Amino acid sequence: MKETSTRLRPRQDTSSPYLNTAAKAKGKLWFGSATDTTTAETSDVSYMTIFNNSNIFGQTTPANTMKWEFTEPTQNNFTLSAGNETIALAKASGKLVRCHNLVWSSELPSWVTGGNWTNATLLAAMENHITTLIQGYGSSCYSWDVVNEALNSDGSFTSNVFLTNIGEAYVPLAYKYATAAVTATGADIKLFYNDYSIEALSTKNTAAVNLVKTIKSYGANIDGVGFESHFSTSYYPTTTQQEQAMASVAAEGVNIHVTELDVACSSVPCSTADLATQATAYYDTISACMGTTACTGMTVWDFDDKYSWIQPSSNGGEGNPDLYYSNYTRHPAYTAVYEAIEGQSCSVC
Ligand code: 9MR
Repeated sequence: MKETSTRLRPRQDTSSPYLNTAAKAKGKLWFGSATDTTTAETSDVSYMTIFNNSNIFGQTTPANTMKWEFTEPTQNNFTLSAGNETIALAKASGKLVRCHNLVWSSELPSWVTGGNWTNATLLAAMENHITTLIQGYGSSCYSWDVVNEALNSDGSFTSNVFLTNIGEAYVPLAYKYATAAVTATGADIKLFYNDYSIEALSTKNTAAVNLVKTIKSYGANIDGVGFESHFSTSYYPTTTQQEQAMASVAAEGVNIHVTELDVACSSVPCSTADLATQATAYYDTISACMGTTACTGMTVWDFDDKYSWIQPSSNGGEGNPDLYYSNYTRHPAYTAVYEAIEGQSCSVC
C-alpha cells in the first residue's frame, strides 16, 4: 500500500521558532532541558528527536544519573557509566552539561544515610565522592551543582546526615574540596549552589546569598547560584520579583542559572485559563533571566509532560508542567518562552 505524506510526517513538533538558537543569539549560553537517561526516554524516538534538536535545546542536566546513589552505591565503588550515557547523548547533539549534583540529602545510598560517622570520617567520604566525580567526568561538565538544597525557608540548614555529623561547615568544605578537584583537572568547571524558593527576595534568598559569602570566606570558589524555578499556576514570582532576587545574588559577583523551570497546572488537562497563566509564569521567568546579565543559562526540568517528575497522581492532581504535551505537541508556553527571549510581548499569556 502506498504511504501517504501524512503517515510519514513525524508527530513530534520540531518546527521553528527555536529556543536555544534564539537564546544564544541574545548572548545567553543556552536554552536547555534536563533529561533522565535511565528511564524510557532514550528509547522514545519522538522524545529523542526533540531532545536531539540543538536548535531547541543546547544544554542538558542529568535529572538523576550523577546523583550519589547511582554513582557511589557502595563506599568507594564508583559507577560513572549512567552519567557517561547522558554525557554521550549531550555531546552527540552539541550540548553543554550542567552536572548535578555532588552533595544532597536525597538520593543518598544507605551506606551514607545509615553510616556510623564521625566528623572526620564523613568529611573524608564526602571529599572522596566530590573529588572522584569531578575528576571522573572532567571537562565534560560545564558546571557542577556542588551542594543542592541545603537551606530551609527560614534560612536554617536542612537536616541531613552531613549537618548532623559535620555541622554547617559541610557546605563551604564541599566547595573547598570541589575547588581543589577542579584545579587538578586543569579545566574551567563552574561550581554552583542550587536551590528552590530563592526566586524572589525572601529569608531564604538572603540565606543563599550569605552562603555564597561563607563559601568564599573559606577560600573556596563558587561561580553561581541555580534558581530551580519549580512554579505552578497558583504561585510564581513576577518578572520584577525574579529580577530583584537575581540582583541580590549577582551583587556577590556570581552568575545565575535558571536550572529546573517548570510550571504545574492546578489540574489536568490544563484549562484554557491555566494554559495562559502557565505561559505567563514561563514568560516572566525567562524575561527575568533575559533582563539580567549575570543570568547566563536557562533550563527546563525536562520538556515533555509524559516524563515530568510532577504527575497528577502523586501531586494532588497538579501536572502537565512542561513545554510539550505527552503527544509531543507544544503548550502555548513554548511560544511565550520564545517571545520572552526575543523581548516581544506575550501573545499567549
Ligand atoms: O527529577 C528528579 C526525580 O526523577 C527524582 O525522583 C527526584 C528525587 O528526589 O529528584 C528529581 O529532581 C530534583 C532535583 O534533583 C533537585 N531539585 C528538585 C528536583 C525535582 O524533585
